[in-house]
Amino acid sequence: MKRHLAFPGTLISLAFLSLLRSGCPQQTAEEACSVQILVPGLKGDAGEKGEKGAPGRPGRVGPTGEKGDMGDKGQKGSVGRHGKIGPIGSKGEKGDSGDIGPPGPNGEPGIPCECSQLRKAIGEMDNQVTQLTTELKFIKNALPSPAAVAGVRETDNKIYLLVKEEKKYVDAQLACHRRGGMLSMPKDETSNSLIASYITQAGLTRVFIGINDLEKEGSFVYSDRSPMQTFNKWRNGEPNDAYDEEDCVEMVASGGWNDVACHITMYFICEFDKENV
Ligand code: MMA
Ligand code: CA
Repeated sequence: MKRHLAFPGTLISLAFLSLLRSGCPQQTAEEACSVQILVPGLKGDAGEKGEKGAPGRPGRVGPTGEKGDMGDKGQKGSVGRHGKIGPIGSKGEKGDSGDIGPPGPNGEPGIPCECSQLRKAIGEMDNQVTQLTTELKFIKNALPSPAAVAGVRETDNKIYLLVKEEKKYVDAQLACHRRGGMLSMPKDETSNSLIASYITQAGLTRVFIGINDLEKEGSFVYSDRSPMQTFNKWRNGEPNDAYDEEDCVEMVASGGWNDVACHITMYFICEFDKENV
């Protein structure tokens, strides 16, 4: 439809052309088949003024106008709603220390045996044993004086100490006493053999031991004043109190005993009770 309105003249011309081609069946040959030239007619008179048309479409949006002057200040609005909670603030500075609080209640009783504590204690003791062994080895072997000690010998309850200082009997006894012991008192085979081997291993032939009859001739006692019992190691013919002056006793390397003069000097062996060390 739009096309017909847009080109009305073209449609009319085509209608005439189709009439010509059909052979003009309802008209005479002279009229119908003669060549006709169509020309526009004369312009008619001006028509009457039409009625007022419908309002046109709204025009396009105009450009943005200039900013106007600021209006008067409006009235104060009502109080708004509460705003949202703001972000957490930064940490404040450390405050002063408070007063000391009251003591707390007693704790629960401890566990009697904690394996880890025992292991720790054992570990520490092991270290102490190692250290003490090293120190003792040093003391036994490396110190020539003032102890003049060539190691020690032990039984279950005694320690024997060979002192390589030549002393007469009473001074030897005093030296042992100052160390917390006594001149050695072999009261059985075991202790006698141990002292004997100690003498031999030290390369010695004799030492003072703690036996004497200073108080009463022929009545031998140990240095702790305990009387001689059935056990003894007198060599053959001893004690003989040679020259009527032998009131003290030596042990020779074999372990035998012999009474000798108390004023002669020789090395000696002290003994110590382990419970007193
Ligand atoms: C002899 C013997 C002992 C005595 C000493 C003293 C070598 O042994 O008579 O009984 O005690 O001499 O030197
Ligand atoms: Ca003798």
